[in-house]
Amino acid sequence: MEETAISRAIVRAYHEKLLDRLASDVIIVGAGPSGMTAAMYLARGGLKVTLLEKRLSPGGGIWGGGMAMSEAVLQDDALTLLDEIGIRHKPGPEGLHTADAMELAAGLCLSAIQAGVEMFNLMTVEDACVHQERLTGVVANRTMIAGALPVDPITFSAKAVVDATGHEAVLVKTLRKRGLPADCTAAEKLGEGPMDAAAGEAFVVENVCEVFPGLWVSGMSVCAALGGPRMGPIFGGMLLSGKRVAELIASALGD
Ligand code: 48F
Repeated sequence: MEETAISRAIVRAYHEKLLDRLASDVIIVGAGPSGMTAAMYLARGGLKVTLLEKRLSPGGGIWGGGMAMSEAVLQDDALTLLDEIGIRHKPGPEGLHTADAMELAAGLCLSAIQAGVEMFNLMTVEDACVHQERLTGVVANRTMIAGALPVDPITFSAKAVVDATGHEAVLVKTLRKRGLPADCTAAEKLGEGPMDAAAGEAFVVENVCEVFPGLWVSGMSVCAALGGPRMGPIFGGMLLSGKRVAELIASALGD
C-alpha cells in the first residue's frame, strides 16, 4: 500500500463532503448539547443539516460536568429524549437524574451523525452573510487559521442557521456589532444574567426564537442573546432547547 493512497482517500472523502455541504437546508454553529440535539432532530426530519464546530471534539460543555466532575445532571422532562437515543441515566437527589457526561456527549454526537448530520470540526464561524436583511449563511475558517494568519475564510449557505455557540453567541454578537437588527430590543439586552438554575432552564426552552431573519438561537445562546439567567451544570434545558429550535425551523422551512 502506498502512503499517498492513504492521503488520497482522506483528501477525496473530505473534499467530496465539503463540496456537498457548502449549501445546506440548516447550518448549526456549535456542537454542544443544544446544537447536537437540534441537528439530530432536523436531520431525522429529512433536512440537509451541517454542523460547524470550532474545537477538535464535539460536545461543548458536556464533557466536564460541573467543576470537571464528569456527570451530567438532568431533570424529568429530559428523560424521554435520553431514552430515545439510548443514553442511560440514574436517579439522583431531589428528583434530579445523572448521566455519564462522556456517554451523553458521545451518544448525542453519534445519534446526530447517524441521523445524517455532517459535522465539520476545527471550523470556526467568524461572521454572517446577510442579503437584504436576511441571514443567508456563515463565514468560517479553520480554527488554526482564524485570527492567527492573514488567510481569508470561506462561506457556507443555508435556509436557516442556528447560533448554538453557548455563552459566546457568536453570530448574535456579530450581527449586533453591525447594528443588526436595527429594531430588535432583544439584541440590546445582550448578555446573560446571574445564576438562577430553575429560571434559566425554563428560559432557554421558552425563548428559543428566530432573533434575526434566518437566524435562530438555542441553548445558552438564548440567554446570552436575550438576557436570561445562567443555570450552571444542568443539561436538560439545553437538550429541550435544541429540540424546540428543530421544531420551529422544521415548521418555518415547511411553510
Ligand atoms: O457551550 P456549549 O456546550 O453550548 P450549549 O449547547 O450548552 C451549554 C452547556 O454546555 C452549559 C450549560 C449552561 O451553563 O449547561 O454551558 O448552549 O457548546 C457550544 C459549542 O459551540 C462551539 C464551542 O466550541 C462548543 O462546542 N463554538 C463556540 N464558538 C464557535 C463554536 C464558533 N465561532 N464557531 C464554531 N463553533
